[in-house]
Amino acid sequence: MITLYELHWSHYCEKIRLTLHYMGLEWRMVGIDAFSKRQLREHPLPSYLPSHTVPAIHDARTGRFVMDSTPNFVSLRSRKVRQYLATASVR
Ligand SMILES: N[C@@H](CCC(=O)N[C@@H](CS)C(=O)NCC(=O)O)C(=O)O
Repeated sequence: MITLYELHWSHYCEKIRLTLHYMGLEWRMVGIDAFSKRQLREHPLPSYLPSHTVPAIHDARTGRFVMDSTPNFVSLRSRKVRQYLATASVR
C-alpha cells in the first residue's frame, strides 16, 4: 500500500494525488500537522534535503520513502511501468 503524506491545500500534493488516481494505484492519505510534521518524522530525512516537506510517499511494498513531487512522480511512473511489464503477455 502507498501512503501519501500531504497538506490538502498544497498544489504539489495535488500533482501527486492526480498521478495516483490516473495510475489507478491503491493508496491512502495521511494529512500532516504543518507545524510539528510529527507524522513525517517517523521516516528518516534524506541527507540531501534540509527539512521534511510534502508530498512524501511511503511504499510499504518496497519500503521506499520519497519526498518532493517530481521524484515522487518519476518513482510512481517507473512503478507503473514495472507493473505493466510484469503482467504483459509475451507473444
Ligand atoms: N519542490 C517541492 C516543494 C514541496 C513544498 O514546498 N512543500 C510544502 C507544502 S506546499 C511544504 O511541505 N512546506 C513545509 C516546509 O517547508 O516546512 C516539491 O515539488 O514537492
